[in-house]
Amino acid sequence: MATVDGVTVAADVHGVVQGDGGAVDKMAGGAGKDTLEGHAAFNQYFGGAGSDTFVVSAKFAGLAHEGASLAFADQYAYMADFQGAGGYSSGDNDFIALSGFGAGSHLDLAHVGTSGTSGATLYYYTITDGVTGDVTNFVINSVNGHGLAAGDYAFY
Ligand SMILES: [Ca+2]
Repeated sequence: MATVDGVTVAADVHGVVQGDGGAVDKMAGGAGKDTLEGHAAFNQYFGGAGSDTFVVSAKFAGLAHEGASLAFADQYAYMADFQGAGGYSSGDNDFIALSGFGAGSHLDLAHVGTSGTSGATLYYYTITDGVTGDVTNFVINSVNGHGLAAGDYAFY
């Protein structure tokens, strides 16, 4: 079962585990496939095992636009265990659903870094809304060390 801020939460009728908003939604999936959608100013996603989907929704990201930034405090989301980046892999394949952004929106790699604590490879991305110009920042900890490629994310 998935949890939000440490509390067990069932998926909604669409199969999506919804955050509860506020300053932080700390969302964790179970052993299977989970779809997690944070509503907070900062959303932490931990999918666990299974091919999980992390939703970045323009509706909620719009509450906390900071402009393009590498500062952790300015990130809208942190995906703590992104699995299967860089295209097909035979194991778990996580996915990022970019929901509600305007026509012509694009995802760009801003920076590749290393976590000072774990040594993990961190990829910093920006989503630029093609209509409003708003920028949403997020970071993935890529378990296999690769960056996102086609098939790892899509705009809806
Ligand atoms: Ca999972």
